[in-house]
Amino acid sequence: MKKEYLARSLVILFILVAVTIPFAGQWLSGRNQPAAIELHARMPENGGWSPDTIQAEVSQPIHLHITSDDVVHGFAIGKSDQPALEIIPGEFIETTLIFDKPGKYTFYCNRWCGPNHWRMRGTIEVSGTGTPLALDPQPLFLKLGIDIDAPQPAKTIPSKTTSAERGAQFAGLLPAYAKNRDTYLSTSPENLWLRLRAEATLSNLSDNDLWDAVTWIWLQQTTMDALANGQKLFANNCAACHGETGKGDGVMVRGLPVWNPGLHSSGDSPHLSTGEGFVSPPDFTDPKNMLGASPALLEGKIIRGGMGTGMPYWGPIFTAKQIEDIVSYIYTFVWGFSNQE
Ligand code: HEC
Ligand SMILES: [Cu+2]
Repeated sequence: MKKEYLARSLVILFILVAVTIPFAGQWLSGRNQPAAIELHARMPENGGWSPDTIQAEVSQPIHLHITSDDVVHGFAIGKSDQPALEIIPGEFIETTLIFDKPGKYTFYCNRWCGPNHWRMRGTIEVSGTGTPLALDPQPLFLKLGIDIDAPQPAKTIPSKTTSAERGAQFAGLLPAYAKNRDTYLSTSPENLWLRLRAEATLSNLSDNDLWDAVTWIWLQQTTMDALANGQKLFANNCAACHGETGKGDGVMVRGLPVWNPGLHSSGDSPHLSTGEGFVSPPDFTDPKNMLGASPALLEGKIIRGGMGTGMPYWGPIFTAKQIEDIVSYIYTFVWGFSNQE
């Protein structure tokens, strides 16, 4: 008898808690909870996100009811650790978001829904007081004045596959600048090789010895964890165009003409001059394509994208660290770092 009473009051207590908690915020803040926002996901051809701009206020939860009107999509927020949600056609998924800093946030689809998939992006404008969302630091390519539209094919390339392991034995001979982070960021592998080739102290080393040393230097600037992270990001966001193995033959670009930088003059829209429009990406496994590019240049291309080509801009999506990891990983296509050490 007594037991039963206890059990019943426990149930009531649970119900009370469950019912009152959603209202507690209203009582406390003395204002109405914002109504739920219905967000519809559609392929960009069908209109993309609707609405594509959402207003929010600092510290005020926004409730999203998200559904898809066509195929399976994803809902993710750029530069955040918030796990992505899967958006299934005909089903609603609910989520509550709270932003602690005013500023513009990008939300995007993270499922390959079609060739224009990456255009499925929207903005959450958060107003209110508080320290604003930090603006991105000026990208290095701008600070260094690198023209990321200019072709950068390498003229000097290794005659065989290089090895960071073999390169490690020359570590002690290398001048200090060669192991410096700033040198790495601002210099292409080809340029560093040319500088080392000109060093009298290294004249005993063969050309391939020096390429092994440069490979070792590039590997020193990253970690196996960072490369694994870069690989994962590449597989999810880039491989559909660039191909799993970086050859530029992803499912989304098969059959398109290959982009040939030599055919274009530099300028802000090199591709439109020939009326090509969409082209397939360059082959990352070809040393001529990769060894002439510095990390700052690759970072710039990833942040800004290729205007007038199919290369998306990733600046609002990835953190600086994520882009750094992707850049480190992209070089592995030409040097096969991942097979070594
Ligand atoms: C929708 C297809 C598509 C997707 C997705 C895509 N790219 Fe590209 N990418 C291209 C095309 C096309 C080019 C060549 C155009 C250009 O360089 O201006 C290119 C060029 C590049 C270049 C310049 C290469 C060079 O040598 O100049 C880099 C670096 C790059 N992509 C990295 C990435 C990364 C990293 C991702 C994923 C986060 C990505 N791309 C996703 C299509 C794509
Ligand atoms: Cu999509």
